[in-house]
Amino acid sequence: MPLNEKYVLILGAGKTGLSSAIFLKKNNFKIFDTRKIKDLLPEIKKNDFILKNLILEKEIDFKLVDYAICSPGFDLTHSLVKKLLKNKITIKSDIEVFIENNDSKIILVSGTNGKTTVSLLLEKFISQKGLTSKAIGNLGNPVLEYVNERKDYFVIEVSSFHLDISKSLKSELSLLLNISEDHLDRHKTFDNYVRIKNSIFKNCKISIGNKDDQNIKRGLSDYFESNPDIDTQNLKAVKKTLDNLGLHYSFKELEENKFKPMHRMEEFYKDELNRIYFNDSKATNCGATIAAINSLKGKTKIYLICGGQGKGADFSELAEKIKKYCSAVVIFGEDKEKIEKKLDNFNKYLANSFEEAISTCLKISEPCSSILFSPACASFDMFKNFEERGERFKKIIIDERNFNSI
Ligand code: UMA
Repeated sequence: MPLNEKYVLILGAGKTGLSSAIFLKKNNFKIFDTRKIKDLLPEIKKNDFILKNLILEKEIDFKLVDYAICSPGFDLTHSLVKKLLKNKITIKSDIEVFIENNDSKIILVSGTNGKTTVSLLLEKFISQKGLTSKAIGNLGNPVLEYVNERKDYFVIEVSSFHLDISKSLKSELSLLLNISEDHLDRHKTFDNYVRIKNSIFKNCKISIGNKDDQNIKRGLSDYFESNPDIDTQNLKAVKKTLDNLGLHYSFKELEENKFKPMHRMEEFYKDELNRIYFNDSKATNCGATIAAINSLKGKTKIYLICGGQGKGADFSELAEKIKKYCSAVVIFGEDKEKIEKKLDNFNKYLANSFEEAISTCLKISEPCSSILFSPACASFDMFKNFEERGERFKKIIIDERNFNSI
């Protein structure tokens, strides 16, 4: 690329950065990442196309930057963001770029919990009416990988990180499921997190929210009702969305065809003591673990395994639920003491490793109980992601050799 040609600056060399680079391949682009090359994803550190376009902060000539695409995990307090803003350079999320470059109808789905389940259910039920639909975004597949496809509806799962970067996302319909504390290490205050989540409604034709969640804006086009059972609540949100699109299903039809994504309250094993094992590794915040406890409370004794990276959460409400409905809790990971501190004299065990947490739980739990692995925390202190954490949990439980050796 000639020295004085304009380029798009991509912030972050993760999955989003890679998909942005592929989208821009005929244009000029440069990629910045704060990490050392050895710490990037394996598919990226071997990718010459990315490596030859990496740029250092000091090499950036702001006069040449056309606009920037910012990955959701990129730290918005980084000096480079300040310099881009000072130079009046537009910073966009990958989802904004997708919407500008794709004329399919867009449904945006957000919420602290349930957004992956609801996005996948919407994809399924829209497709069942003979329309084309695909769920993309935060659930694991960066939107720009699909920018050249056309669907009747793209269902885009958006996180608070995406919303924080985006100025205004245009959609046919925006759906906000619920808001409870999460990601306060990044968003600092709950009020700020609430404001960011509600920004999903800035530029949509139809707006739908949870009627009983006081953190969700009033005056939307429609509301669904909350329910003590999170699966039923998610289905109500799905039904309301489909109704608003003119795609009619009875609630019974939706119930009969529902499914759960992997690592969400997956009941995967029953042992010789009739203990039932639940893998809820997708529970990366307190709200998700509270929903998991609620779904089992009163039915069996619950032995909870939780812990990991707390992301600045206040564990008080979770601790109250644990004290009320669980028989014991085993806590592991980076922020285990923060959870433990809130549990007073409750039946609690601290573990020094993931394996120790599981073996402790197996020792203390009674026959016919439920072993609930629902971490309430992010996995990044010990695992690549929540999927790896859930697979590891299941493997330790199922694998006879590991099972006997712990
Ligand atoms: N990072 C740096 N320096 C950089 C850029 C990133 O240290 O310069 C770190 C980030 O702090 C983060 C990691 O690298 O820990 C990955 O960040 P990224 O923005 O490059 O992530 P991607 O690989 O592009 O994946 C992102 C989403 N990740 C995040 O928001 C952190 C994925 O959501 C999403 O599936 C993917 O885009 C496709 O859209 C993951 C997630 O944890 C599953 N999301 C959070 C959640 O669901 O709670 C919001």
